[in-house]
Amino acid sequence: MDLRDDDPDVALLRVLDDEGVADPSRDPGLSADTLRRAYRELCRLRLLDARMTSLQRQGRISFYGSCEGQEAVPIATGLALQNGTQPDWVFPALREQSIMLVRGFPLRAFVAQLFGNEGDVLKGRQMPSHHSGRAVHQVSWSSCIGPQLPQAVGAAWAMRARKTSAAAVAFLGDGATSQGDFHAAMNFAGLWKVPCVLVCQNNHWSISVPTERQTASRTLAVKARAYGVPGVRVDGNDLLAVFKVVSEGLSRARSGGGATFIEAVTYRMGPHSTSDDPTRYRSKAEVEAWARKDPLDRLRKHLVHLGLVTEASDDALRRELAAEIAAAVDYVERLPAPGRASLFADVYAEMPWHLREQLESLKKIDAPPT
Ligand SMILES: Cc1ncc(C[n+]2csc(CCOP(=O)(O)OP(=O)(O)O)c2C)c(N)n1
Repeated sequence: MDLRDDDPDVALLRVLDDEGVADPSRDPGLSADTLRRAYRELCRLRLLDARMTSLQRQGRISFYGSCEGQEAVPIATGLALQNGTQPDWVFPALREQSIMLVRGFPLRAFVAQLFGNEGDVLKGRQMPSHHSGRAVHQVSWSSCIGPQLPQAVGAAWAMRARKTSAAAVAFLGDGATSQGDFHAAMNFAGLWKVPCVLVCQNNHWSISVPTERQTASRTLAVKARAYGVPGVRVDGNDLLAVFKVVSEGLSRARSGGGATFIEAVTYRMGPHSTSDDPTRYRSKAEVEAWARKDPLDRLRKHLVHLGLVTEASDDALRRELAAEIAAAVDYVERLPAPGRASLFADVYAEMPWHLREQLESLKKIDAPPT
């Protein structure tokens, strides 16, 4: 298919060029502190993904979904969200758990979710890498492809009905745009002009199926047009560009303008998950070509131009982050499994009599001998 850059349906919004130089007419003008923070979060996520993948390989955790190569999308979105008394809510897919960290979720609790032990706020009940946290306004993901989209649109509708200034942000992969739930969500979002931003990470692969083999659509962004929702394509490896389009989508949502669909064009550098071997279905040359478009390198070059990062400060940052992650793993791995009595929590607002009885007898069995 001929995808020409000067075609408005195809053109990618970029702020940073390959050398990390910002186009002043599009630069969202982030402060030096925010740029440093963005870079720090990108680096932390890259190191975290590598460390968690190696824990899985060693048999210490059972599953992990890395977002290596795609980090700019969740980190930029996390920085663009509204917090405070009317927070935006995030409805993630597999590769956006790091938004919770950007919004202040503790790293230890994040790692504990992967071990499913006592430090896990979900009490070990969810699959690893399916994080959620009420305190950071991020809902759980079911593992099915697509249901988070109508859920996000419904939540956005409720936000509008309650006259809050909050918005819902939903994530999906390219493959999810071929699911029925995507179309149901987009139809509702367009018709009811709900305050929702749908961010599609087009990472070129749905496990082993390349995008051109799962849709005949020229791009994913054009799919939005049929539903009366503006669709925009952005370079997903350009943190400033993603920040700009997500912020604009959120402003639109808050001002009653309705939903926005964003196609963030990026690449999944690693396997689909730790249960996958991508060397079976894609070429080394393709992966190497995308490695040259790395989102961390691009932002680092930008920060070097601005004098905000030096080689020495970069080395120090990476050492500090690696130590932070190592300390979290060390602490979390020693925690015990959730207590058996935790099985009874969070199920009924008022526990029925037969479960109360079972809980009492379990407590007697589990009580230490006197
Ligand atoms: C309804 C449904 N069908 C199939 C699957 C199996 N499955 C898991 S991930 C995946 C591909 C998802 O690809 P994409 O939406 O592009 O997201 P990515 O994983 O690339 O981020 C599939 C088909 C599933 N989980 N749910």
